[in-house]
Amino acid sequence: MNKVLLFNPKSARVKHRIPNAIMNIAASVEGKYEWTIVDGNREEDPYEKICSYLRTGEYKYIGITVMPGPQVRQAVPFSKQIKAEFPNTVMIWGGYFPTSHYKVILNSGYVDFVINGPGDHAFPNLVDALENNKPYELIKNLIFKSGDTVLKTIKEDLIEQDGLPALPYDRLNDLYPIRGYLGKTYLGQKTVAYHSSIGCPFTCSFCAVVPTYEARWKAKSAEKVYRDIKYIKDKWGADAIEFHDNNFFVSEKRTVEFAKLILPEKMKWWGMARIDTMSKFSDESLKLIGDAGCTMIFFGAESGSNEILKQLDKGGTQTGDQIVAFAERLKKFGITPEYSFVLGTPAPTAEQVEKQIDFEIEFIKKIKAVNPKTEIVLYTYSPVPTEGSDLYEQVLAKGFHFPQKLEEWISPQWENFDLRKNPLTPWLTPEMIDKIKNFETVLNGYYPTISDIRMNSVKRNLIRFCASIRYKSSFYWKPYELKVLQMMWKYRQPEIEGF
Ligand code: B12
Ligand code: SF4
Repeated sequence: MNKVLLFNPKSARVKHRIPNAIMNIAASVEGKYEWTIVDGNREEDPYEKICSYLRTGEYKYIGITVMPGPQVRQAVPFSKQIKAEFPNTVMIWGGYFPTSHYKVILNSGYVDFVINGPGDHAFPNLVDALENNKPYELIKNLIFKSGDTVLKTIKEDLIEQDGLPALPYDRLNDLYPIRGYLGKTYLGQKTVAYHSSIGCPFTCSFCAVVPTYEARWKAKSAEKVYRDIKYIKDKWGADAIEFHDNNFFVSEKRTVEFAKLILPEKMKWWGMARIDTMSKFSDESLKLIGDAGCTMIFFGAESGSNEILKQLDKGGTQTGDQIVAFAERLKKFGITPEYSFVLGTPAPTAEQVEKQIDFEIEFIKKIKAVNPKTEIVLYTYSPVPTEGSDLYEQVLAKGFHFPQKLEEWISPQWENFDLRKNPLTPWLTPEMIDKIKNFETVLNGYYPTISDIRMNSVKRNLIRFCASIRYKSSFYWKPYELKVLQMMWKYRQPEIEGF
């Protein structure tokens, strides 16, 4: 029987996390096929490591997880080279990038299959079919080429998460010691990354979760999440948790149950949520969540303008007023709100695009005035191909298009697009991008993020002092002195390097 090799391309310079996507896939074949993992984050020369397995002739199936940005940088050249050196291997890509950009990937000629969304059933079913020379055309969540045509099979309903096999932590520990995945963050000395639910019930038109999960959400029970975390705590000493769910707090009931279970463990934790959903949580629930160690929550605030929220299909009941009121409300529960904003959405004229940027800058300052501890994360709008959404139609009409060749994705421009810092959208002028970046520099100077544990109080006070005149007088032009300080101190941005 052929073996399975799973590859997690390098995704960050430091603070490596448990590779949860590839761990789910390993769990899906555990006990049926022999498998191994190569983690690009933990290898000096991951390509050589992959080849050392392939040279044995025992591995036929290569599964690669690909998130946009840095993971593409290894996934593309490695896949191409592997296919050239070992032409009998079957190359299978899964994750957010392939689900959104499957055509360009399959047209490359060196990727054989794309898994469309969850791979927990699709991957073992595909390997079974190929191993036994059976047809794979009816396996759900699959995209492949037949001649020149790209074929997509139907999507599977989301799988009950409690019924999935346990993640093979002990086996991972044999390959890469788990302790190396429990990083020091502002939450704790040994922070574990855990993914407790998949998808999200909303359809924001700028978000890649939508084409992947199509407005569906399924969660593990509070009890199951607690048991997994307790296992990692007892065995490897984890003392803090980063929940990587797109939307951890969808259910107040599940959150409260989890908070009650985790409270005695005295662990600090962080997760992502929606402002309108959590605004409906009772004071009692929010107090319990804060007491149980939840110190910071990431919210997609996106915009203070109700019109733009509508343009982004934010859905739900979120409004600009609610964003401000909720930042204020969280103060009394000791939970820090981390608000992300999306600047630079398309508008009919350049003046309107610019007006939106100015509006958001003032809005962010308003939030900082009611709750100065609010952490602000700025993104520039980078389109995702959510077919059929009004916003994506507007984007195409404005002349934007994605690369036509897979290799183009690893050019510096498209890497910046992925990092949502310079999105190459035709309606954003270089001056507008500069304005956003300059404001960000001044804001991060005046309010350095608390998640950067290397910033001591001397550095914080100094940079805050230097940024104060600019911030208070709204003078953001060419803040070179702050950039120099941030470069010298290697100021870290949570949205790029992890939270
Ligand atoms: C953890 C994470 C990171 C970590 C990486 C951690 C690591 N392992 O090293 C960090 C913080 C470094 C990171 C960074 C970035 N990230 Co990130 N990240 C995530 C996050 C929160 C979790 C990914 C995860 O582990 N999921 C858990 C697994 C179980 O779920 P899954 O990935 O969906 O996997 C299932 C399927 O997709 C499929 N599948 C996945 N892989 C494979 C592989 C095979 C072979 C198969 C068969 C199936 C398969 O099956 C799995 C099981 O069902 C996701 C959001 C999310 N909740 O998923 C964003 C997310 C993937 N990141 C995203 C982005 C854009 C980035 C950045 C590129 C940019 C940014 N500004 O955020 C940066 C770049 C960083 C850099 N270094 O420069 C976006 C992708 C958006 C898009 N357009 O596609 C996401 C979706 C967040 C979002 N909502 O916008 N990220
Ligand atoms: S609520 Fe958040 S995760 Fe859900 S679709 Fe909107 S942006 Fe994406």
